[in-house]
Amino acid sequence: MAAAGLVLIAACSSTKSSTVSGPAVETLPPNSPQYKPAFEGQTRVGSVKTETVYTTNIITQALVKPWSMAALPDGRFLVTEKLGSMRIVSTNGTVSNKITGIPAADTAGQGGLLGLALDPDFASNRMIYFVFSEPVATGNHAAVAKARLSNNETALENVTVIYRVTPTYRGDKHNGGKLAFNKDGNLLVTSGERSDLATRPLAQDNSTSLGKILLITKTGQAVTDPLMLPKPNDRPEIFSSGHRNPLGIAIHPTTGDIWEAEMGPKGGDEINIIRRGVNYGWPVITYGVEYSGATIGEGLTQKDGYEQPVYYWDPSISPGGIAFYTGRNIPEWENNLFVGSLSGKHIIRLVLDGNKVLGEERLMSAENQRFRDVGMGKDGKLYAITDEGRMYSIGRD
Ligand SMILES: [Ca+2]
Repeated sequence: MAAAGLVLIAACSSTKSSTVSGPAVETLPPNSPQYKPAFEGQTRVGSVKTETVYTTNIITQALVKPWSMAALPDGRFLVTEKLGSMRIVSTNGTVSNKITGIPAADTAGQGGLLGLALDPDFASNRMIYFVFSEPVATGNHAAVAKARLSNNETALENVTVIYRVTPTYRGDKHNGGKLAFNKDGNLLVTSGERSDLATRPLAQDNSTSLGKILLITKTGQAVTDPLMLPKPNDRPEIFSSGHRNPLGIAIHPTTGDIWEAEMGPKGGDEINIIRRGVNYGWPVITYGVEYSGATIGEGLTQKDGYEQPVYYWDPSISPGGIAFYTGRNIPEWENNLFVGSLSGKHIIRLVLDGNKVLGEERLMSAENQRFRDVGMGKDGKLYAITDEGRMYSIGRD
């Protein structure tokens, strides 16, 4: 698959270049060997290896199912825990008490307190945004809330739900639930299709917000493009459609493009670049199969009108959160995409050239942790949280 020989990577403005050489880091057989990539470099690219000597530190292992994190202006992290709490973690390992005032979440299965984003003006307004599974009489739905972090950091104030994914459903899977502010200061929300066969087709139904990437204002209003107005029955907040369970979203630091990681079926985990109005295919096209091994739909991997992933993994690695490296601690990582791998139990480093993945590296495999989310620290190190309750820093001391 990878080009023979040695390929030098011209990493934008990086002071150092890494080399990509075969073979691919993945050595296990695919889950769906009958499917072939649409283009060279769409899966199993050549391996890349970090040349900088760095250390990994366990900052704390006192968290309980941490799910999402965001760096505060002073370098500490605000962290959500799936079971409904939020804490502040210092890079020296100090973990705060639970912040109070968080609405009760339905924490069954994959539900709970999920994604988190700081207001771009957090330093002056102390506003935060978060997603939780809101329990109601007919089931639950992902809800986006905003709140102010109190001056003494012990409580959320003026908690307001600004958006609710629809329809409500009685289930406990595939909520999506990640948040990111785009370059215009509006809020991108990832929404899953709730997994079940009853709701899966709704990823293709734009009268619902399941299985979509949504774009809303800080008050929860749809952000539309006058040149691409929605059809009469479409929900105007839909930015893109055809997603399964998107658990990672990040804005490219130089292009401003929206990159997304999506938990696919067995053998179909994806990286996508998200553009308005584009249909990303699920469940019409996919490189994966059902957990039983059965084909999904007509067993198609390509179809006109449905966008291809930039990259996919087969076998599955179960991508969680993603982050672009924007620090100066390890210059050769500049603008690389890092992906937390849950079932794979490692952190993936992807070296990019424009919209193409050039090289893949797997970090932290010896830790044997399910990496739920990754993020940049204000100190230029990479940080990660795991389902087992750890937070790591990764970089040069
Ligand atoms: Ca797709």
